[in-house]
Amino acid sequence: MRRSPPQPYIPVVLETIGYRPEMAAWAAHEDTRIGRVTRVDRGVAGVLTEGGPVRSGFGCGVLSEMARDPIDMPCTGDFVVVRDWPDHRLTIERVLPRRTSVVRATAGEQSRGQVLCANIDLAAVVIALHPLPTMAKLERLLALAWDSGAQPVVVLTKADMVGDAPLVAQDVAAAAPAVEVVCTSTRTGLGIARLRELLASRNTMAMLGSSGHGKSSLTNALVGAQVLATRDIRDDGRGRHTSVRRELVVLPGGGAVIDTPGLRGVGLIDAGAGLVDAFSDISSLAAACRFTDCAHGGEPDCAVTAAIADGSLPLRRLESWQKLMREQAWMTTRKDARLRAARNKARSRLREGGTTRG
Ligand SMILES: Nc1nc2c(ncn2[C@@H]2O[C@H](COP(=O)(O)OP(=O)(O)OP(=O)(O)O)[C@@H](O)[C@H]2O)c(=O)[nH]1
Ligand SMILES: [Mg+2]
Ligand SMILES: [Zn+2]
Repeated sequence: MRRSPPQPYIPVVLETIGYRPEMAAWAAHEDTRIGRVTRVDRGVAGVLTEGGPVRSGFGCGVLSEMARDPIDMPCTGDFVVVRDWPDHRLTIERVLPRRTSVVRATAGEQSRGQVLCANIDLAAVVIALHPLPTMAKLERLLALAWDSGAQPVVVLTKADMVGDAPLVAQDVAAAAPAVEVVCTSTRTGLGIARLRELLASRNTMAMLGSSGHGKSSLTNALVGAQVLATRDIRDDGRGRHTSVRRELVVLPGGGAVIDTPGLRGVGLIDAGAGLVDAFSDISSLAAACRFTDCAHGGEPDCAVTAAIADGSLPLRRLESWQKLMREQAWMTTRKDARLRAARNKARSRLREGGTTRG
């Protein structure tokens, strides 16, 4: 692993990384100020404030929120209220409401999930062109990205390693409706200018994807300096993660990138909305099915089945959608007894012959 030199200090104007004047009201007390969390490390957060970067602990209010549900713990990208104590200690007193957040399902029954990062404008699904990407992985990451509330963008990396990047990009675009697909290479510089364009003015982009696909390399390319460690080329990296924490990096030209460690499995939590957006081709076809709760599995007058029959929708798309829907339903059921009851009701309704579109 290449050792990363200390990050050069870039004077931060919080406005260039998403601060809005309304936030000032949260830090009305003279001992408080607004900052943005760059990283969290065992109960200590790195926070960028107008006065420079600081390290801050967690205040009592934040600690008790966290005890109730870890989802409320300050995370990378959060805007927070930091308090300066007379003894020079700093504590985070409050996490400002998150505009967007990437939330992954967690194994525990209590939590609403784990927030990977917050207040992002662009959710970059980072996938290497070599070895050839699998559509299943792409669709899963896209659902997570859509569910964040940010605009997803697919970033295909290592274009220098394949001969047919534009062709693969076309296939990928077909599985990513309403999402821009950008081919990149940190070796040749391909696509970096386009990503900078997307990032210009107030934008925060999160890098989401599996280990080794080049998220940290891309972040470095955007910054224009080796600020994050990347995997050594001689290291085949099987099962190893180079980045170990989520880190917000400010770009010299404004904007910020949040680099994340490789996601092993993406458990979807409540990604209902994310799935609808990630599969907007299927969702819009489904609007024409006879039954509003059509599962597109042989129901009469099913527009999705018809599109598969006439070749306008690949069967693979429907299969991925059904698989993710089943998984999503299972996750939700496990987490929420109220939905279990609703599902039972829907089942008995199905026995009565389905719901006809009115
Ligand atoms: N040929 C080529 N190699 C690349 C490119 N981008 C990244 N790599 C290599 O891919 C490997 C993994 O890159 P990283 O940036 O460490 O990947 P990561 O996604 O941050 O991985 P984790 O931190 O483990 O999640 C490194 O050896 C990089 O040098 C590229 O555009 N072209
Ligand atoms: Mg990395
Ligand atoms: Zn249908």
